[in-house]
Amino acid sequence: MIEQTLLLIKPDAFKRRLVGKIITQIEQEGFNIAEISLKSLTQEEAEALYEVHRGKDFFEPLVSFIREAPVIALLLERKGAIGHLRKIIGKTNPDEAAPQTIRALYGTSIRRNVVHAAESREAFEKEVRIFFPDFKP
Ligand code: FUP
Repeated sequence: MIEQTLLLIKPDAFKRRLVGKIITQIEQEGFNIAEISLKSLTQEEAEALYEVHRGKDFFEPLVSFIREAPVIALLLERKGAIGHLRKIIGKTNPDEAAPQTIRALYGTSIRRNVVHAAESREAFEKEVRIFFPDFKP
């Protein structure tokens, strides 16, 4: 079944001009780009994106990092999109990510790990509204 998911290209990738390489890999994996947006997050939007991590020691540096430069959000479509995108981005820590995953290729630390992908349908529906306010499932 064709499913939708959300990919964020984070400020470290944006500043290092890795956007093209990441989008090329996404296209090669068979995703269609349904929407794309470049957005500088407000403090409130950044906190909402990472709400589940509020109170953890890495929350404030994480919110600060995601506001260092714009984020590029892609609304993507593919069969089994949510699971497949999580697989090809790799584990949170680039040192633990499988070879050739996006985080293994380009990530430099657990925080500066170049991309985010929605981890579930529920997370997708919450996150997509931050970047595409008119989105209708
Ligand atoms: P993921 O779903 O793989 O992005 O991972 P999490 O939801 O667990 O974490 C979200 C983000 O929090 C990560 F991308 C980076 C940041 N993080 C840290 O900075 N330190 C940690 O120890 C764990 C996560």
